[in-house]
Amino acid sequence: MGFFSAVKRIFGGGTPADEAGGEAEARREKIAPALPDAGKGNAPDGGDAALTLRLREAEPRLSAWLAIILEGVDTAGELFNARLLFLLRALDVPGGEARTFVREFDGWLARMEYRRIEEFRSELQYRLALALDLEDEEDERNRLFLKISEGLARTREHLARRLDALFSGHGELDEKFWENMEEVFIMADMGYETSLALVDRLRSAARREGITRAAPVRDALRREVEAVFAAPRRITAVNLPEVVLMVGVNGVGKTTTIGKLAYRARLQGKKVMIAAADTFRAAAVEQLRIWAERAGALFHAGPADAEPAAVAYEAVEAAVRAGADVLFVDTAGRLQTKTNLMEELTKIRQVLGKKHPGAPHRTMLVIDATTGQNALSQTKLFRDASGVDELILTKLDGTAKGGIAIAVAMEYSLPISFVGLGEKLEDLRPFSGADYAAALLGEEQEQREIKAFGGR
Ligand SMILES: Nc1nc2c(ncn2[C@@H]2O[C@H](COP(=O)(O)OP(=O)(O)OP(=O)(O)O)[C@@H](O)[C@H]2O)c(=O)[nH]1
Ligand SMILES: [Mg+2]
Repeated sequence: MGFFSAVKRIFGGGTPADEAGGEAEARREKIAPALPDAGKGNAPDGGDAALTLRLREAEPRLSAWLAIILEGVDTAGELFNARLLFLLRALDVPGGEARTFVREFDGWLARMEYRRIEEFRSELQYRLALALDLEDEEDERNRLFLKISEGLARTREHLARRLDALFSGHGELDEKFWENMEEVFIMADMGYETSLALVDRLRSAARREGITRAAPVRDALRREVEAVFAAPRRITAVNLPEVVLMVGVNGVGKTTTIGKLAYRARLQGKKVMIAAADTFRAAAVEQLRIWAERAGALFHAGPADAEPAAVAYEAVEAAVRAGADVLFVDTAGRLQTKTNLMEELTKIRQVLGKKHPGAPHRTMLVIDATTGQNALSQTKLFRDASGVDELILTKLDGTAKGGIAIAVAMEYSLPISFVGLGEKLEDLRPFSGADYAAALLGEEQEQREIKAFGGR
């Protein structure tokens, strides 16, 4: 059972009716004796029992539980560790795992020289969310939404203003409405082809649903954009080590993203290796080595003038030997129009597959979200040279060109798996099409913001 289910089970993530039942009470009774000492003599309100009670009564959210256990704790140290352990045990995390988490976090605090809770509270919540499989927690989703929303603010402003004008200027649906809509999309970096295709989809949707007026098309638009981002199902099981190949043009964030993904995998308890198949620049190898260290991953590099394909080949051997769960292969940035460099990617891909059947299991194309229409040509040419299974959209914290993600996803039917929201290790989040559509189209934003700031 995942920790998340445990959380739900104990703290009542289920329906209120469920919790009112005698069965839930019986479960609650059972866990009480398992709770550890929260730091004798230091716990507020008269000790562990009171703390337990308050946790049970709190809203079932990580941030709410953290607020309770960190009450009266200002700095890292014994009391903090005891409280953290207390929370983990209260969430039914097995003792060994809970202690490992606390020990590792304590080690990290020492390395980072963090003392005061404010310095590391968000990192703590992030790590706990990952370890407890709480990715979907409302707080976390809202924080992500706000960041994406900021990045897309410019596109949204233009797009929303034009959409407002479009919808208020047309009552009944007519040819002119659809023509104007096409223009609005083209202006939002969606490109000509995609804009036409999206309008076509909306026309069909309107016909299908018997919509005759302009206003309800807005809702249909949000649904269509969400549908564009719906990832097709695929087999995710792999023969270990899982090999992930990272490709893309220069400077889009491949190396940084590997660092972030490696860190994520490490927090999920995986053994990770990173390989430097970017052998063009000594600095590139060094940069990757530093990311590997930060993420706590093993590192493999070849000699200075090694061929990228040879490094990739040896890296698989090394990863198998080390018993790694996942191997990330970094490649040098290359313009998609440089044929010889693109052929090198084909070679890397072939070599990986020869050494380890099925590898690379995932080829990720990194796209800088501030790029315009060029992203379409990047996707096409990288797909032809190295195959592409999924996209990662970086720099969404910048002034992103929001429409391009729709264009790429729609044209090539590729899922976007993660978004990069900054330069730090933790600035990577799973992509949510619904959040993206809402951030881009400006709908429901107010509601979400109200929720994000604690309102109900
Ligand atoms: N703001 C922001 N910056 C990012 C993000 N991802 C990467 N960067 C920055 O973008 C720059 C390039 O990142 P790299 O990871 O070196 O890019 P790369 O694709 O490996 O580059 P090459 O190996 O030279 O092709 C660095 O300054 C990163 O800090 C992101 O999501 N947001
Ligand atoms: Mg790089």
